[in-house]
Amino acid sequence: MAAALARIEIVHADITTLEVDVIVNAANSRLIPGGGVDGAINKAAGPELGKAMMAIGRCPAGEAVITPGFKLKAKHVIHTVAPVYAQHREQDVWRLLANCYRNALALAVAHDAQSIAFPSLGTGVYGIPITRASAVAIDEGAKHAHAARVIFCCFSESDASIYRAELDRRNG
Ligand code: AR6
Repeated sequence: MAAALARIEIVHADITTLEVDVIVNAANSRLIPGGGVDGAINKAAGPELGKAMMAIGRCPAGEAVITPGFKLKAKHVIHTVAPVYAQHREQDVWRLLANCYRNALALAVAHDAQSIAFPSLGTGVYGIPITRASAVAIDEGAKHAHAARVIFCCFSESDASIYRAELDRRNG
């Protein structure tokens, strides 16, 4: 589908508060609830989420799995695993990060989601530089979102301004 159909928004918020069909979690490959946005999502969703993640058990970098949202406003959580920046060759980092967005969006579409919110995957403890990561995120959002509303949810105003600059650059 045409890139223009994706409705991309950048917000500065706690992703657990958003009223969307799907929120995306920046998980680890063993799907053990961790810190950062993963910790916040698990805290807000309640202990059933961690149990559902651990029942799935594994998700390699770049892939995505889905669970219910439990106590969250979101109906579903899609868990995807960014590459650890220091553990991959540069070109593999960007390929795997793009796969995270692409696979999460495909799963959201398969579950009829009309709206999906992403955190800035991989740019916290996994150490991926945010400027290029924001370009990958927006690129994949534009290419693969179909008619869904795609929200990039940044946890600081400085991160949101990096995403906005990237979106403005594309919109000319
Ligand atoms: N809402 C939105 N964004 C948030 C929130 C929140 N409530 N909390 C943090 N962020 P990180 P990663 C932002 O470290 O780099 C976990 O332990 C944060 O500021 O959460 O992919 C997992 O279990 C940053 O911009 O994810 C893995 O082991 C972004 O979310 C590991 O961390 C991602 O930071 C994954 O590391």
